[in-house]
Amino acid sequence: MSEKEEAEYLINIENNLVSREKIDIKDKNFEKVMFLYRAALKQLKTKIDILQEEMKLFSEYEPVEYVTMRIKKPENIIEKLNRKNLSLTYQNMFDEIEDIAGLRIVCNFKSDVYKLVDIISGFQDVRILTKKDYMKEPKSSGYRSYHIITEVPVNFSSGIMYVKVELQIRTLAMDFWASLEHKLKYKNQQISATDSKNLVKYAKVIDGIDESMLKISNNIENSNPKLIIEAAEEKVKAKKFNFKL
Ligand code: 0O2
Repeated sequence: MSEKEEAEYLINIENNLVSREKIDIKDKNFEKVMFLYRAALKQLKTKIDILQEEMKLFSEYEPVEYVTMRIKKPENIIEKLNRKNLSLTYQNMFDEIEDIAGLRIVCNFKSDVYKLVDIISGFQDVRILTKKDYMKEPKSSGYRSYHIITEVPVNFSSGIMYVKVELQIRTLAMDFWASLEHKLKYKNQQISATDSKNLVKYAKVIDGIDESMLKISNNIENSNPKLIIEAAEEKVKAKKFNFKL
């Protein structure tokens, strides 16, 4: 397919929907838009499922504890547009709200997070728009995670459309903190300054535990000759796993 033919085969979300129109969450158009995000989420989830199975089968490497996904509730989309001081148009929804479809991968160790970021960044068909490393630079709330904004190709009857999906990759420990903080504070500004400070403090404590667990895991690997050889082989193969049939 030539570049021109390929471009024509891509469906542009803005040209196909009422982009400048005001959002009406009870309208058929809103339902259609949400269908696009649900479809993209399914596509990405399938890719992650396949990756997980491949790693388990070919490398006996199982970094992922669990994967969750969600579509943002319509009222939360409106709330986020308001929070960002944006008018409630479809255009703003497509362009400015990057986590309408969200997939979260929860891993065992910090090193697993970076390994997965590397592998997913190498997916040929998934576009990587931005990466935010809140593990290296935690938010002032104490929040730690790795975020990737992707655009996932979805095949429809008239062509391919790239739809945004936010991927959050974090450790079990980070997920524990983020889930509780989300309930206790994130959407609740009434929390006291002392409680807020304590949440930041506990995020650091949990991060210390995450580091210690990684050290133990590394110690075990380093004391096992079979694992040392595998690790050396893996370094040579860079980020690729042992894909031998
Ligand atoms: P919900 O309820 O989880 O859907 P930006 O446009 O980059 O300025 P944006 O899109 O908020 O801002 O990006 P960011 O900061 O990367 O946050 C995206 C999502 O990460 C949030 O979505 C939360 O899910 C999560 N998150 C970010 N900061 C925190 C935090 O301090 N605590 C917790 N628990 N989660 C956080 P939503 O839509 O804000 O919320």
